[in-house]
Amino acid sequence: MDYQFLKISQPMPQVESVTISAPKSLNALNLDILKELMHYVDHIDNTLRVIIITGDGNKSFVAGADIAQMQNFNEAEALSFSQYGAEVFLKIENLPMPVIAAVNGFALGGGCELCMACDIRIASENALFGQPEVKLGIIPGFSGTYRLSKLVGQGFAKELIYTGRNIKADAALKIGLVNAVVPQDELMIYVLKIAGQIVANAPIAVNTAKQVINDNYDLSREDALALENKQFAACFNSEDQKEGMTAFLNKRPATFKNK
Ligand code: CO8
Repeated sequence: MDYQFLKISQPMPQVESVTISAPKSLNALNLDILKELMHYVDHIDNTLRVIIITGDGNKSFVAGADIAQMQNFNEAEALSFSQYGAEVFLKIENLPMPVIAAVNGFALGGGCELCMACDIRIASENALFGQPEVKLGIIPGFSGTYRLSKLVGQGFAKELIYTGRNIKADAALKIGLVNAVVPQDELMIYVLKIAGQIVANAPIAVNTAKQVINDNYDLSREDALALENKQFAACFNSEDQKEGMTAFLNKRPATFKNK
């Protein structure tokens, strides 16, 4: 499919970058963009090792859901839009490989929610984060109440959501909303460095780790620990486990086959 709002590239082998591009609205998410994202995740090449999501230009990651499109929604339309966006973001969160958000500017409302559906968030110094929905008479609708609370705790989540206040990248780093903050011209270099470190590791192990961390999110402690035990053991069915341990003991680099 030819995308109108997504630019897809391969900045390094086994790594794909998805750039959301709607410059006139600072990459705000309208239904067409969400549909393209849905198509992208539904047709992803599962052999890719890392996905990077970013926004076009040097000002905005995603400035939220498209306010012009939402303005005249009735309740049923709002529910449908909210559910569709939440479904796309859940699919992003559940992709088998790690997803890195390269947050290159505004990450507001749905933009903040999108980056929170990614595994890792790297921000440029000019990035701005917030859930300003209450200023528009609504609440976060793409899973922000859930994921922000999980990421930074209910205290900071409630403060950000009730005040609608935006915070700069360094403040987002302090509360654990982002993993690192780097100068804008170094953002992709830094993100690709992390991607390279991931790609060098055993694919089955990385993807299993992601799945276990995600699945453990809502489990009881006993169930979470049992799931980790089970999936840890399952790694021993892989050739890559044998290769990784043999390589270590023979003091040579491992060559993983994703088997
Ligand atoms: N939606 C639509 N258009 C937008 C959006 C947006 N979220 N953000 C910016 N734009 C447009 C502006 O209207 C403007 O268009 P135009 O040039 O035609 O006037 C253009 O982008 C540039 O914007 P500004 O001139 O405002 O640029 P500034 O640099 O002065 O300001 C800001 C940038 C701070 C990002 C400012 O544009 C802003 O505050 N934008 C809105 C941010 C916001 O409130 N985001 C949250 C939206 S609500 C949401 O995301 C809910 C998600 C859940 C939905 C659930 C479904 C029911």
